Amino acid sequence: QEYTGVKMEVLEWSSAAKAMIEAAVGARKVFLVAATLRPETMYGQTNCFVGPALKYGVFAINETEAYVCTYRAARNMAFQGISTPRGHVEQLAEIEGSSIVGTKIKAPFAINPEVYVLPMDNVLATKGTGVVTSVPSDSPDDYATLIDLRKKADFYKIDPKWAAIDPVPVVDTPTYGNLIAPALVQQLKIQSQKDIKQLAEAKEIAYKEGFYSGTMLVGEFKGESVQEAKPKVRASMIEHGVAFAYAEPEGLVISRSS
Ligand code: ZZB
Repeated sequence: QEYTGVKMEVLEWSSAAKAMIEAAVGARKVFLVAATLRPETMYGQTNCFVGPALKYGVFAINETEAYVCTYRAARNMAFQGISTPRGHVEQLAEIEGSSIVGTKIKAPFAINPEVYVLPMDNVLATKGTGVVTSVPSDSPDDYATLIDLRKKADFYKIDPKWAAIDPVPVVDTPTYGNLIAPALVQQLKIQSQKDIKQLAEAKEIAYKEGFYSGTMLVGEFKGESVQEAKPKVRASMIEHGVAFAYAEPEGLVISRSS
C-alpha cells in the first residue's frame, strides 16, 4: 500500500507531554506524521487523531528532525531510507497517545493551518503510522468521531475548543454534494464511531464517489477531477517538504521466504 506521509509540525505540546518531550528531543523539530491515501483532501484537515491507549515513540529521523509515530512505522521508515542511517531506529522518547491529545500542530496545505490532536478509539496500531489526519468533510470515520467528541467532551477528556473547527468543503460530488462524509453518516444513520460496520460501508462509498466523480473545490488544482488532482497535490506536498512517500509492507511479505 503506497501512502503519503504527512508531516505536521508540533507548535505547542500538551501539558502532559511538554517537559518530557522537549528534554528528549533537544533542538530537533518534531512532527506528528500521518499516513493518508487521500492527499488531495489535506485542504480540509480540521484536527488529527491518535489512539489514546496506543504507545507512540519520538524517533530521530536525522540530525534536525524527529517524528512521532508507532515503533512499527518508524522501523518501516528506517528500511525505506526515510530516516538515516538506513535500517537504524533511534527512539528518543516513548509516550502514550492520551498524553499527546491537546497538542497543537501545523496542518500542511490546510485551510485551517493550526489544528489540535484528539483521541479516536478506532486507530489501529497495525496500519500506517498510528497517527491519522482528520478530514471530516470526506472521511465518515473522522466525522463520526468529531461529533462524538463534541457531544461528550468531558467523557473524552478534551477541551471543546480542540474540536471546534467545522468540516470544510474540499471535494464536490454529484450524488452527495460537497460534504460527502456528513451526508453518508446521516443517510446510513450512523450514531457514533462505534458503528464500525456502517462506517466501513460509508468509507467504501466515499472512496469510490470521491475518486471517480469528485471535483476539487479548493487549492492549486481547483476545478480538476480528484483523479487528476490526487497525484499532483501529493507531488506538490513532497516538493514543499511537508510530505514523503511511505509504503506499507503487505502481511504476506513476511512469509515469502518459505
Ligand atoms: C485522510 C483521509 C481523508 C483519509 C479522507 C480517508 C478519507 P484504509 O482505507 O483502511 O486503507 N488511517 C490511516 N492510518 C490509520 C490507522 N492506523 N487507524 C485507522 N485509520 C487510519 O485506510 C487509509 C485511511 O485510513 C487513511 O486515509 C487514514 O485516513 C486512515 F477523506 O487520511 B485517510 C473515505 C475515506 N476518506
